[in-house]
Amino acid sequence: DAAFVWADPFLIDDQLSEDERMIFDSAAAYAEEKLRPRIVDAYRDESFDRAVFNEMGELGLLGVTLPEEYGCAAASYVSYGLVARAVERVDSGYRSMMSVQSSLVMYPIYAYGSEEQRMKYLPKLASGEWIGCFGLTEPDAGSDPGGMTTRAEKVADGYRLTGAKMWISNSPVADVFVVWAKSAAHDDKIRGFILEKGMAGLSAPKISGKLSLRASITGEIVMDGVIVPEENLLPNVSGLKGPFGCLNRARYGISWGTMGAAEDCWFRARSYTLERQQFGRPLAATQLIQKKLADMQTEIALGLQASLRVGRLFDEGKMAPEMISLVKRNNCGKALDIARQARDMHGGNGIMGEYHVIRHSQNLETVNTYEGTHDVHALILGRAQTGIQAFF
Ligand code: TGC
Ligand code: FAD
Repeated sequence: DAAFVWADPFLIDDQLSEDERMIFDSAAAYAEEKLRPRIVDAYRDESFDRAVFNEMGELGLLGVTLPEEYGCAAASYVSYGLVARAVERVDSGYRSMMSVQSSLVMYPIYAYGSEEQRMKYLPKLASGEWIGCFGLTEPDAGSDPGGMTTRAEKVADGYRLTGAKMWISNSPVADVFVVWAKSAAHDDKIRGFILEKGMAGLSAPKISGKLSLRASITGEIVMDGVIVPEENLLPNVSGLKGPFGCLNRARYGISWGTMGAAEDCWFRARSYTLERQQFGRPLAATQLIQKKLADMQTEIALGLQASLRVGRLFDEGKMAPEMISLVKRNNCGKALDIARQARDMHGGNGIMGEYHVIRHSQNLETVNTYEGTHDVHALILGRAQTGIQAFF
């Protein structure tokens, strides 16, 4: 029989191509060497570090699946997931920066944009010279984005956008804003617009005081009659399927990323309980602790294998969005449970920043909520198997 590899029970590593393994190793080395040393202070101080975008760009980690002609790596969706896993081992906020830029800003410009838009925006977003954000959610339209009230009215050379977006990752520091609005000139259908920093009437105030995802900056997007030229309309998509097409990719990446955060918590809980002695022996010598470690190992092995399967189907053109709801929902929920358990297993030390686990646990509260909450994905899966939509 083969030997059991406790840290990789189903030999995920063996199932990767050489290119995929190289991308994962390079992302993991960057994350551990460059991001890990900054995160404890960054999280405590709620400080956003612009250099992270330049560094990720330099390593080719932004828009990793897009074609080389736009400065990207033309890598597989499995590779994209592996980058998310490596980065989120350090912090969900750093992974957020990467996923918004890659899946929610670069992807729509690539998939729905004109060639001029691709050439203008993608290389600078790929290098990290420009930062992007994605505005779908509004103060009164979160799980139900179809209820948005942001509007685009036709004017002489373009559109006038009026409305407000809420909870937007990267918005206070963004150069490029992909915003979704109901367009009067297109039968009130939802259309995508590319806004740029400095346009008259556009502002993006920061939302301060989050107790989760503190290394990622979040803000509003306020549009007070912003005039957007015709050439900044995304020409090739109309309706909610536009933003959802982007969300499919980001949600898929999150399913890998959360397993990275869970792995960090698991490895730390294992090391800590092997070292920490109580009642004259290591905590890891107790049945309760071993059961918790076994549960973590099991959920992570299953979660990673599931995301890898969805990634392969993605690369084969056989992805159905419900598959993504399944792994986004499961892996976020399981990672959150694992992080809470790991925090508990660290006792009092578990509440301190330098042990990393409470930060993962706080972050995963956000990750469980954004990109479709845990329960919203249950309703998507419920609808798919009963044929009955239960949202309202
Ligand atoms: P519904 O009637 O289901 O669909 C409307 C139209 O959209 C199409 N569609 C999809 N297309 C592609 N992929 C998908 N996953 C799709 N889901 C739906 C659908 O075919 C239809 O097309 P058409 O042509 O017939 O019009 O729409 P609904 O209004 O009933 O939607 C319900 C629900 C709950 C499924 C949906 O609204 C939902 O998913 N809500 C969650 C909202 C959400 O995920 N927001 C995310 C905001 S962005 C974010 O959080 C970024 S955080 C990033 C970070 O920092 O990392
Ligand atoms: P609500 O929709 O009000 O949900 C509240 C609760 O009600 C949840 O538990 C939900 O599951 C439940 N619920 C909702 N509908 C139903 C139903 N029909 N049946 C049963 N229960 C229901 N958005 C962007 O567009 N771009 C971003 O970059 C972005 N980044 C974010 C960053 C952070 C830090 C956070 C916190 C959010 C971000 N979001 C972003 C917004 C995020 O996608 C929304 O918060 C999320 O979709 C949930 O919407 P909501 O907060 O309005 O909650």
